Amino acid sequence: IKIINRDVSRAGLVDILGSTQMTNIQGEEVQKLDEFANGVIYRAMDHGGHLCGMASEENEDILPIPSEYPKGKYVLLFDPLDGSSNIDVNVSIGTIFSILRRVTPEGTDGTKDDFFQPGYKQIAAGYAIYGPSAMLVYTAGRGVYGFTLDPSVGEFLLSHDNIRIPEHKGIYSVNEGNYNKWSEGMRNYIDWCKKDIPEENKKAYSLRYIGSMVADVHRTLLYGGVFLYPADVKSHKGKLRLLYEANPMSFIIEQAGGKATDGQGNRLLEIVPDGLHQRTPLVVGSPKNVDEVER
Ligand code: AHM
Ligand code: MG
Repeated sequence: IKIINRDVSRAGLVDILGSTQMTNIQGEEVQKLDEFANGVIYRAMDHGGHLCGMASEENEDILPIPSEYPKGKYVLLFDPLDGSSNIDVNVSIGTIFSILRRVTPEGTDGTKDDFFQPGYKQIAAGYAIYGPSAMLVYTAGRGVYGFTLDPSVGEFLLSHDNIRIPEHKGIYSVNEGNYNKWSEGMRNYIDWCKKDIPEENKKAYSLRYIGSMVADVHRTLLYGGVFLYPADVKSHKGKLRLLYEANPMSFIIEQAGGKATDGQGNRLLEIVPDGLHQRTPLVVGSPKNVDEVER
């Protein structure tokens, strides 16, 4: 994360925005920032002996541990640089990760069975956000902790102890350009968000949408409200990927006292995966906001 942050923070100065024609000293073409981040994570994690396989948004298949290294007890799933559309315009982006304990025998290569576990089986999950400061937020199933990178000493320091999400807040976060493609229920909910209803003491909600899930969920975690990426007529399962986007974020939100569903009454962490890159509709945030969406 420190290495990715270093390069993200210089992105406008060194030529790593978009695709380039340049080659590095090994004679390889200089990678785009998301591919670069993908390689950084793989190389940092392939030899430590903890993992028996990895899966990344950038690779179609499971990434095996090189044969010369020991195979460990866990699998790592990650989105190396989420929010790609924001990279070139200096808006916050992030890295998301999820860790599962293997279910197959130790000492061998991890298989699909190790990766295709429901989210409640995660033993740790987190994200890094590359914003005005770089932060690491994670859970290992006993609360959520946030660390801020102090560049002067090069260390992540505990800055957000035991994060709790507010019970409720008048903020919704969604790509409303998809409004006409949503179900009637989803459109009704968004219409309701915008209403003043004096007899219920409800004021119109604020809309906040960055378009980087890490940044939108991070704000939701700290300020409260709800972040949604619903299904629509074109994408019946929404846009976000279950295993390395929705599951880790849902684990964090639940651990902070929030809720995460598929928008149709189902707890997101109970979805049983059947594809490495499968998508899911997602509603995460303050418990009372998520209840409002479900209602
Ligand atoms: P990416 O993995 O290609 O970057 O896509 C995921 C991103 C999320 O960070 C964000 O929540 C979503 O896509 C935004 O999508 P849209 O542009 O449809 O609003
Ligand atoms: Mg992504």
